[in-house]
Amino acid sequence: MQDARRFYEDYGIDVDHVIQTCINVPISIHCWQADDVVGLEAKSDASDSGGILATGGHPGRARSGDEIRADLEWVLDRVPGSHRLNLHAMYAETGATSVPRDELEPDHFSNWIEWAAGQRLGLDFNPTYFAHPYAKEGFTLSSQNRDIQGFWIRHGKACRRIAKAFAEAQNSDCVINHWIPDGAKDNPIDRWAPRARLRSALDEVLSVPIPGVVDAVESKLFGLGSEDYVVGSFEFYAQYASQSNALLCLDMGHFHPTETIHDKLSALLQFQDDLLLHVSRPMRWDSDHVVLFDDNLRAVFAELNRGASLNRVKIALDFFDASINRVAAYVIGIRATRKAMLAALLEPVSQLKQLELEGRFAEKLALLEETKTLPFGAAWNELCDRAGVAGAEWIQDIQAYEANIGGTRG
Ligand code: RNT
Ligand code: ZN
Repeated sequence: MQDARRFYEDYGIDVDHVIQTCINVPISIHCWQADDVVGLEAKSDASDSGGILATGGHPGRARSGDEIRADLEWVLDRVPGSHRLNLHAMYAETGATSVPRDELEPDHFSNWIEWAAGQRLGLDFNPTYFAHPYAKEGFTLSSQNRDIQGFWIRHGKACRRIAKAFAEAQNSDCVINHWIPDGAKDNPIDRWAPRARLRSALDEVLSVPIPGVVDAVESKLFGLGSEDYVVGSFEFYAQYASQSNALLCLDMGHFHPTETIHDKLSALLQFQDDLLLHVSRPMRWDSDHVVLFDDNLRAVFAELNRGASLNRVKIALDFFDASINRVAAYVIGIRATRKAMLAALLEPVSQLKQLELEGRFAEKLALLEETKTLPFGAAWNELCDRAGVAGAEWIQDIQAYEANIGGTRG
């Protein structure tokens, strides 16, 4: 590590300082990778899904709140840095009685609140506007059916009250992200009315500002069953966010298959104070593959760091894969996100900017290229060390985990 430090010093980078900065940035871990986005409600029908579908048949899916929490503890032991937990409304624990989503209350999350406090995790939240009979027709908040739309408006409001309880219990903000699956498979003649209805429904859900509750709205281009039209498109929510208190949520997998989001950040953050990020990895038509330390992810964090805006973005994860060991999938994605953050923070930004300013473009490119082979692995290992987490050795724990749950979860 001493050598690594010196390499970076030559470029004006203080590795120890960078590591500390990186460790302190919270990453909000989604609860839904543990159980393939199934949730804890008494399930009616998988076809109520609203386009969210985890594929793969790897054994060991968590089937209860306790199993999800146990899995998350395994994960938390192997990921460095500070974290939050991102819950969905369908992870309410209502005991023997089933509670309609528009009647959910903070009490139904008391297990989560207690556990999160013990783990020192702040909680974030999401209303679940899918996987429900009232999502079956493909429209929720934008439904023309007043009963259905009313139900989802009440659900949104109930969830904001729950987010308020989270914020109070943890003494810090709770981010609540509103994503709806609404859209059409093919050629709607009226693209207008659903958007008008979504706008007024959101106004109703979000009308009262709640201290400690940070609302976000998430756009999408297309989904399973909504290939042609998604009501809550990027343009819709970018405008909505600019005219309301809600943050815009950018999911890396919610754009055209070859479209990336890093170039949007410096544009949107001219007008928005902050953004919510759903860190994900699109793969052809799927938006939620396990996150890897790849060029796209690196470009996002590089942009944020180059604009000194890491602290203006709330970082949440959104991926799910049922085809591999689920807890390992978590660890891979969370570590990849932290790595991308570290790599960005280790970039000699001021030198690069200076060269660009002076028109010394070849030198700028050369410097960028040289920094790619700096001893990043040593800095990463040091970060893991400092956070009290194993380096690559964690891979050896996967087999033991499989053996441990194999007998019970099938
Ligand atoms: C769906 C959105 C949304 C969900 C989660 C489960 O396309 O990305 O964020 O993945 O709410
Ligand atoms: Zn998302």
